Amino acid sequence: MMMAASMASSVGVVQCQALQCAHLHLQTPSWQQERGRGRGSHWRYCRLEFGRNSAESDELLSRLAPVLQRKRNRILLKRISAGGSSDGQKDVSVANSSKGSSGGGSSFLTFLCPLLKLLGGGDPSAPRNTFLETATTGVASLARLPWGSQVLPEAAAARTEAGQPAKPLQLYEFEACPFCRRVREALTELDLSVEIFPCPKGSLRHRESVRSKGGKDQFPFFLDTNTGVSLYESSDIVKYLFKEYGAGRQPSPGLLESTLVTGWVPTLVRAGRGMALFQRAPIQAPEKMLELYSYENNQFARLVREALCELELPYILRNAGKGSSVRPTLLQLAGSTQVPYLVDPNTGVAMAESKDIIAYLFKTYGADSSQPVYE
Ligand SMILES: N[C@@H](CCC(=O)N[C@@H](CS)C(=O)NCC(=O)O)C(=O)O
Repeated sequence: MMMAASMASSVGVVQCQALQCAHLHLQTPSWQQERGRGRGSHWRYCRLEFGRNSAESDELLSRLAPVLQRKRNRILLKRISAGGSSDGQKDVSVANSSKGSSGGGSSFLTFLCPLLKLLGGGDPSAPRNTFLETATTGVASLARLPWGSQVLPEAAAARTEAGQPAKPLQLYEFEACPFCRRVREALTELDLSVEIFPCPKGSLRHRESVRSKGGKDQFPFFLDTNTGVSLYESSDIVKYLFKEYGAGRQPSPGLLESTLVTGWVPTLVRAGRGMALFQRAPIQAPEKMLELYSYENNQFARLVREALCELELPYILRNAGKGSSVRPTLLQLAGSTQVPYLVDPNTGVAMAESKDIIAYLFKTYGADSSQPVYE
């Protein structure tokens, strides 16, 4: 009996800003709060055992959601298995009415955040000035010219011979983060595909995963599911990638120090695009990961990655830099080796042209957050 009850119990993880949970007046003895996890974060995480069966859970959810929504919070409620580990297959409900997009973090970027927003972060789904978009992303690419375009011949040969790693590489990052950029540049040079889990500021789903897997909010966070290695620190990640997948090559000169040189230029000229969660980003991830053919320093692919990040859409980043072993596949698929090229297995859409892809992404996944979403 005891066993059955315990198996059926659920734990919710509720994230809300400025400790507003304290005002929820939830009459439940098992309410706990975990304060201040994450570096300098203003967010609070509350764990709540919310029911021994789904009817009880639903009842509590229906009380909880409107209160948090009135307070403009985002809610992520997850069913957690009896042992306490998260069972990702069973998300029970997520609701969102967040207006804010800055989830915290004590980095330089946090201080830049308001400035960048002022300069033009704005609503990413609103019509854009094509000239400005092209010019700013062009300057960003020029600033990073030596890195993230060309595949190392040894790496391309290794991928051609042995293919991509058997199991996925996973990267938790956000587009505007210069440290994450350095890792993506290395991935392009090494001709590696990777699963990207965007963690823009304000992200719940993926930031929660990073905390549970790595213990803190810091980006990039990398996982190699082939070896079980997980790493923070971009320079460690780059060194690891070259050691494991570099076919004898060392990180290209300057790449390890490049963040200090021009690493912030794309972040600044793009005015923080790809940094903050879009307020109407989907609550739940689409069933299947999207796929993006891209390479790091391609100016138009950058625009699409920014949108995927702002929408918190997980995707397989198929790096197809110059000399890449992926290009023949892309050519077959798209009729050209031009990037960006997006494949969405959820809708069957496959398309080129950054402008069209961005419009598609916001139209398809930029849901109206005024309606609470329940499963
Ligand atoms: N030394 C680290 C620095 C990483 C870092 O400062 N990342 C920032 C983003 S650029 C971060 O994690 N900020 C916390 C946040 O965004 O919440 C590295 O090279 O990976």
